[in-house]
Amino acid sequence: MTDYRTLLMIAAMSRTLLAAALAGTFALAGVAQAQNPVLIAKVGLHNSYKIALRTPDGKLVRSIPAGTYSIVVHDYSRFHNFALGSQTENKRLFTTGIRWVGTRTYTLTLGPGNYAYACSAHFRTMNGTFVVTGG
Ligand SMILES: [Cu+2]
Repeated sequence: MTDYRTLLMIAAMSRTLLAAALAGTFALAGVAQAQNPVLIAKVGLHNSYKIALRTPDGKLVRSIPAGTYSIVVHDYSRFHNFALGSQTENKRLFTTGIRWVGTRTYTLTLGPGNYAYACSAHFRTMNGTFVVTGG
């Protein structure tokens, strides 16, 4: 039995497959990017001196495999920011502004090494580290 909805779905799938075939690897890369694992960064909720990077199920990020991640940063406070850096490469990867409040997603490819995040204004007390494994 083929109802109208099923036909629509099949039509959409055919278009997707055709587009993928025409666009070749670019389409495949686009699909891969949409499936990046997500990490959630939060800082300064209710102006608390708290900062954390967690998986979507709420676990603190301690050790993750190398790869491309979508890091969703929630900066809740005008007193704090969220900065991420590679300790191994001694390089800052991104930072939000201290005065800035909002949500922004950064897509990053993380290679093996040690990483640290912190609030730039209170880095001695507001910080965390994690390891990227593999490679
Ligand atoms: Cu701070």
